Amino acid sequence: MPHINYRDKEIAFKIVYYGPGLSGKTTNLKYIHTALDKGRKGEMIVLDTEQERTLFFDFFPLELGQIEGYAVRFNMYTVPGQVYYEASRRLILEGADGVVFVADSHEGRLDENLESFGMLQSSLADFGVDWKRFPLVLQYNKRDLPQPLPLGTMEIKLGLNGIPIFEAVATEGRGVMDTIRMASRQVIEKFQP
Ligand SMILES: Nc1nc2c(ncn2[C@@H]2O[C@H](COP(=O)(O)OP(=O)(O)OP(=O)(O)O)[C@@H](O)[C@H]2O)c(=O)[nH]1
Ligand SMILES: [Mg+2]
Repeated sequence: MPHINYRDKEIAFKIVYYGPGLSGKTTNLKYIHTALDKGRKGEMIVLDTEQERTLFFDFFPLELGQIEGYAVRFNMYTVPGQVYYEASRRLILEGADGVVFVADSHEGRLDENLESFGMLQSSLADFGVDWKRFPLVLQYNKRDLPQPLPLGTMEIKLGLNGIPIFEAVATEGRGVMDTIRMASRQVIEKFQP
């Protein structure tokens, strides 16, 4: 559920970028942050270094118009993808209104993608969320790699019929804005059918 602040007339949704380590979640967020107009975004906090990668989360708020007089804000997070940060991932995922799953299209990374998706499903189930009715977008990132994972692989293996999917090259910004537009639209539609 979004956080509604009646006094300040603001609705805040939370969108979380989830996926295995090095799939390009932080690269997506950095691109979105760079592409937005100054007036619409807050500071981006990136808690990683070149050596240590994402230790906890990356975050920034994004202003997006109004719903019935309330300012709409998206708080954008990414989780650390490395397997041993499961506790941080759960903390960050809790209360999410929508998730973008960033899959790594590298041909050798299918198992990591599937394992990460499994963790996402089990965490959502623990939070009492039915992931089949939950705003979820699948992004196949790194489409610039040779012989990328065929589209459809994840959906077939995971039974994700009808999930919106996007191809992306996050390092070039390709597909990045289409992905977030779809995720934010789904989140708002669920809130205001
Ligand atoms: N070839 C290619 N490389 C990419 C693409 N997107 C991201 N990368 C590279 O993949 C590496 C990991 O990107 P990050 O955005 O840090 O990945 P992450 O998912 O945030 O990783 P964790 O925080 O460790 O979970 C970096 O070297 C990026 O430059 C892409 O579309 N194509
Ligand atoms: Mg990261």
